[in-house]
Amino acid sequence: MQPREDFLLKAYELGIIKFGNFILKSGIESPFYVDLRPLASSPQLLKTLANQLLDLVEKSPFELICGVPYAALPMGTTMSLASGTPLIIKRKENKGYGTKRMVEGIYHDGQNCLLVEDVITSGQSLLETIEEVEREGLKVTDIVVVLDREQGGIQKLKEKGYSVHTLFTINEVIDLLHRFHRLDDSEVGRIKNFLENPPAPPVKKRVGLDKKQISHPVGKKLIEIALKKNSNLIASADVISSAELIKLAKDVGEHIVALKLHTDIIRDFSFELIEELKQISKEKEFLLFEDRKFGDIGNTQDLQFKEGMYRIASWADMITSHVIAGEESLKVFDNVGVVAIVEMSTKGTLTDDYYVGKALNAAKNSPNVMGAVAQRKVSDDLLLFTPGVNMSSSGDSKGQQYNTPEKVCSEYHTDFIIVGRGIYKAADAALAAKTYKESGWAAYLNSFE
Ligand code: S5P
Repeated sequence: MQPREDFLLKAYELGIIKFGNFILKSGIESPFYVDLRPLASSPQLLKTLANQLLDLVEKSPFELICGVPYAALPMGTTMSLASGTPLIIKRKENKGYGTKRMVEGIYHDGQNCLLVEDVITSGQSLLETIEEVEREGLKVTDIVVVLDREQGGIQKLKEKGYSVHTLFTINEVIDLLHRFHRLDDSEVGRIKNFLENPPAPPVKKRVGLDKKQISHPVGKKLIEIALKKNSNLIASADVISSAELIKLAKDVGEHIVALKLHTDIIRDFSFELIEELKQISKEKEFLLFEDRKFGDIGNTQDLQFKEGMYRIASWADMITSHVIAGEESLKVFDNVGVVAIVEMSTKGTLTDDYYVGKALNAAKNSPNVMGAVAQRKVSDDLLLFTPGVNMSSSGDSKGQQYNTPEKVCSEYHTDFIIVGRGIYKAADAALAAKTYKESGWAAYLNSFE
């Protein structure tokens, strides 16, 4: 038996490949599942693997080794120990914004770094890793991969000029396990059929407002207004005087589902203003949405929400809050629909993938939260609100970035678009609101196709 075959059979015993029915991350149902992480539980096998991978790249010109997190980290480390080549570590959680370095360790510009990957499928995540490593000034020419799932990844990387060295292809693994009686003929047939005709990933259908699983009463009310008015438009009234605000509310009221306010920018704020807004909101049927973006400990937020000169709790139907202080801090917002800020629209925002994931979890676990502000799809049990919408501009000089109603509805499955300057700065705000309402609703309806 060849050393490669011996390694594979032992790795199989460890459970690195399983057969049956598995739902992959993409939603595809696969007859096998590969996970090379258990290899780290056998130091001997890990050493054997590292040596075999090093043999594959014997002639490659690398000066550093980097394992793609997380499964290939122990492989990269073992290769570094076995070859005496320094290791560097690529971070997974930091998406390149902020000040943290993406790659940790000692290296200098222009050094050649060998990337180690456990499994390659489409090649997309490797391409992203290469980009991040190259952005740090390092050079990537060679990549070594334990298993190629033969779904076009290798081809994609080769087209971009990278040399890819693979220890096994999935077909080879199947053949070997067949030959050594770990798989029977019918299983092999089923797997080969899957590999030859890989199914397309199921397309996640957009869930309409009428079918969304929203239990919060304010969320339900908002949906009811949207369906009645055929509108998914929230106007952001970022004006600084009561007179302007009242005029805007009257002008745009019939087209919107909610009027979003920043009461702390209004020079002459008063409760008469609030009373008048409440009156208009009742007549024109929209909700009052205070974009306070709370972001403190629960006790302070409680005071900011109920006390002070704005007494937000006494009149707002909806508020925004960051979730930076954690789930418990959101408990103070009773009797109001909370929209959690999980991702911001601005250039260089610190709300990276890692933050968004944790913020969404916190939002979903909080019964007061009915939705999220984000620039991406969120789960169907939250309403999605997307600001940064403008049909005639791509951004401003202070970091704001704009998308069209079509883009946010079709790509993010946005439920409600939030438009500020596109409406209140328009020569005719009423007409602009009508236009945004019509394009927003058309984009919403089109996003089901
Ligand atoms: O990420 C965000 C979150 C919010 S709530 N980006 C935003 O722009 N907003 C708010 O949406 C912002 O505070 C402003 O009130 C509105 C966008 O205004 P516009 O004039 O840029 O359309």
